[in-house]
Amino acid sequence: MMKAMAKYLVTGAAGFIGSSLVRALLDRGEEVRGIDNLATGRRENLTEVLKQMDFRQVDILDLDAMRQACEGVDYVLHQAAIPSVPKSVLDPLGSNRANADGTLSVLVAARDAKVKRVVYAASSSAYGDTPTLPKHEAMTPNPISPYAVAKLTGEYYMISFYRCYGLETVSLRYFNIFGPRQDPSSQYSGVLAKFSLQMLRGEQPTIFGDGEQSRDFNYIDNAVSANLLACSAPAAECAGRVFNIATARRATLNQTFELLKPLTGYTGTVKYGPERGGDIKHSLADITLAQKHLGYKPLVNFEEGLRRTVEWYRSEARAAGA
Ligand code: UD2
Repeated sequence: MMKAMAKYLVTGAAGFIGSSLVRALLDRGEEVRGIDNLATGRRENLTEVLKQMDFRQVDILDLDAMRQACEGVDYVLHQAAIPSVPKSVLDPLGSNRANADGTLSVLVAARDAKVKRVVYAASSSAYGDTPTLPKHEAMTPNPISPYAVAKLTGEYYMISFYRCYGLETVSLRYFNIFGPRQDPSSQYSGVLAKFSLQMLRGEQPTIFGDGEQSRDFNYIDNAVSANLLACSAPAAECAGRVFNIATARRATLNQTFELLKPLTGYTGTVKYGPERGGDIKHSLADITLAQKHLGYKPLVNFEEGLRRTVEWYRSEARAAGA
């Protein structure tokens, strides 16, 4: 039987999660358009797939360009963001523009173009430092950083557009996604990207705080599968709703550093620095809702994810040195 063709628009297509989604969609034979303003994304993340897709350098805040990007599109996978807690503490206006205003702009364009469904990269930071673990979706949000507030604002707009305009929207609250192509080069980079590269180079990593903070680190393939499921699930199961996307396990940074040692061959110690402003101490998800309504399950566990991630940074370093 012929599979019905669908057209997908990935925002933030040149970023870590967006470029992984683009590849997964192309592998499935889907038609893919991608946009990115290349603020944090890199064209190189798409090098070998650029010819198979329609890539446009567009800012999600440019409503005219967004409307054009949404033309003929069935599903929007909205990943474009400035994804950093410390960056938002330094520049709350910039974070709000990209993460909150940007999401509203995507929704307006998607609504007007009569897109079937919008799937949004929401953030576990919405839960803040509430003492209850694991975090489940019915808990009252308690955001700490400007980043968390902006991402949560985006979620509320998603729900509002379902309720007011009937646009099918699904918010996926990602818990610390990591894996190949996560940018390791900035001081704001995700901790696993930074540590993998630093330790492979024999450089000493720094833990902010005592290292006993914990995260529900989730490998990229699991986030990609969650997006595909969020597109195919019946509207009655998911439209206008929010789902945790995680592994339902957590590791402390101290444990993670120990796991990375044999994988990277790093034999030195870790340095401890001051705690980071806006940081959350513990994070762990209840993933029951996503399992029940989306059929989501983590496909790759933390240890295997770490192994694949370090392998990728190692081969990149080798390619760069060759
Ligand atoms: C938050 C969200 C996550 C995602 C992400 C945006 C939570 C629990 N998670 O991740 O879902 O939205 O923002 O990309 O809010 N650290 C070090 N050394 C370093 C770098 C980081 O110790 O060199 C620490 C950092 O202080 C924090 C932990 O590592 O305690 C994780 O930091 P991160 O920036 O990788 O991610 P996080 O938790 O802010």
